[in-house]
Amino acid sequence: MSPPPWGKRDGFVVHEAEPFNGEPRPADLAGRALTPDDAFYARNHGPVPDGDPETWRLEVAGLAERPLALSLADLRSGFPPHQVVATLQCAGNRRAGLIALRPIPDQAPWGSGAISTASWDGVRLADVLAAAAPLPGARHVGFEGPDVAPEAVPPQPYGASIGLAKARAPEVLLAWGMNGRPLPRAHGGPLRVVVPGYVGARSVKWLRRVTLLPEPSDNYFQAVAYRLRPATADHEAANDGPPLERVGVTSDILSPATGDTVAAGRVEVSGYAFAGGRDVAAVGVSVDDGVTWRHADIAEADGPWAWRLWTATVDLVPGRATIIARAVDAQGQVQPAEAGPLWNPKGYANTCWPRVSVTVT
Ligand SMILES: Nc1nc2c(c(=O)[nH]1)N[C@H]1C(S)=C(S)[C@@H](COP(=O)(O)O)O[C@H]1N2
Ligand SMILES: [Mo]
Repeated sequence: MSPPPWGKRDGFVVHEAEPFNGEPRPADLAGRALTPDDAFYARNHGPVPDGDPETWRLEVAGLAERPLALSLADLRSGFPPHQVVATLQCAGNRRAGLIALRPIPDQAPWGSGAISTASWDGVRLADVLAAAAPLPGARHVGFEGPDVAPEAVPPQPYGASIGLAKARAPEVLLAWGMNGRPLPRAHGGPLRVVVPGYVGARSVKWLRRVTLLPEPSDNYFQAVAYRLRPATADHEAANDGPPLERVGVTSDILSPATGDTVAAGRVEVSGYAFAGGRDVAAVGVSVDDGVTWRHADIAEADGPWAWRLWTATVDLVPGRATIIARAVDAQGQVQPAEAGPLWNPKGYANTCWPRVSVTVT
């Protein structure tokens, strides 16, 4: 078997080679605050574009008093640098758990690995917007890349938008660096937007254009895809259901994994919890189907926009065991127990309790 493309490590699960879509195995995420570049999940709707960073320009236009065209050098010299540790999570993370209940056509069966964390280097979008001087009618900020996604109707470059208030928040970066190195091409190099706490779809890669808008972007990936439609909706029905924005509280078990064999006695369980900028208040682990829970130890935060790694020790007796986890955020939101009520036609936002089944000897 040939190694996975784009420098990803052996064992990286490739859902699709072109456009490139793949996720790390849970073991490659476990126990690491920052996800190594060669394990970071990749989600692409079109081809990874070629582009010379030397001639690359970012256009800032729309409802702006002073439209801008900026080179990478202009961005670096014109604005103060900032670093943010942020977890990106695809809205389709854990879709496989929804597909298991009812088929979801044309959508990849992502497992638990469509989530990764990096430290991002760049400048604040807020500072660049201030330089462009938004006009009073500006309410949203649109982003566009150059990659044309064949699945979009009609075919068009990938795009998204966020509200102006979030765009001005200090955590939103125009990032050229990831984990201390130049942003890899597969992850949007030379420049992407990073919108911490929102679904990954809003963190547009290979960013070419920022547009101040009176309304949300009409790009297919904002207006049609990445909406949370009700289960009763038709898979193709347009524009019903809210656009996905802030992520809900979630957690997952990264070790052990379903299918593993473990020795009876004290077993260490580890995973992550993430609440998209709200604090993770607690993580519980249960081995009796949620009747009793044990508190997990939660690691120090790498800032408010990063996931929290946790560990717990459970006692297992020989036989089969199912380990469950459940996170609660600082606003008291709890992960829902079952996937059933979460099912939706595109298979987004599966945040139900993770369950891992192991054999205990
Ligand atoms: N230009 C562009 N930006 C994009 C995408 C894309 O297909 N094209 N995919 C989006 C989606 S759905 C996600 S989840 C994240 C994934 O970022 P990553 O590939 O660096 O993990 O990028 C977002 N930005
Ligand atoms: Mo995504």
